[in-house]
Amino acid sequence: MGAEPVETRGEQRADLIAADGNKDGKTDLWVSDTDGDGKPDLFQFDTDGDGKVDVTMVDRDQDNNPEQVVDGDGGLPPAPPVTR
Ligand SMILES: [Ca+2]
Ligand SMILES: [Ca+2]
Ligand SMILES: [Ca+2]
Repeated sequence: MGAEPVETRGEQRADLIAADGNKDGKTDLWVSDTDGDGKPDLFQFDTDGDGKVDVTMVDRDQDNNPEQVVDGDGGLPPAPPVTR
């Protein structure tokens, strides 16, 4: 099972933003850079709060317009949140 991994600009995922958009204490929004240029090109959202990504968007040319939107994590699960 599982969808084909979505194609991103690069392989070196770095989360620029990991935010709790709905303030329920769990991270539900990730903005990531996959090619190391410091600009976001991967956006992921957990819309139901179970900690798993429900929508993945890839902005392959980094014009802030995602070229591809897929259900689920697109084969790119975010790193688990750091517990403090
Ligand atoms: Ca980038
Ligand atoms: Ca979810
Ligand atoms: Ca784009």
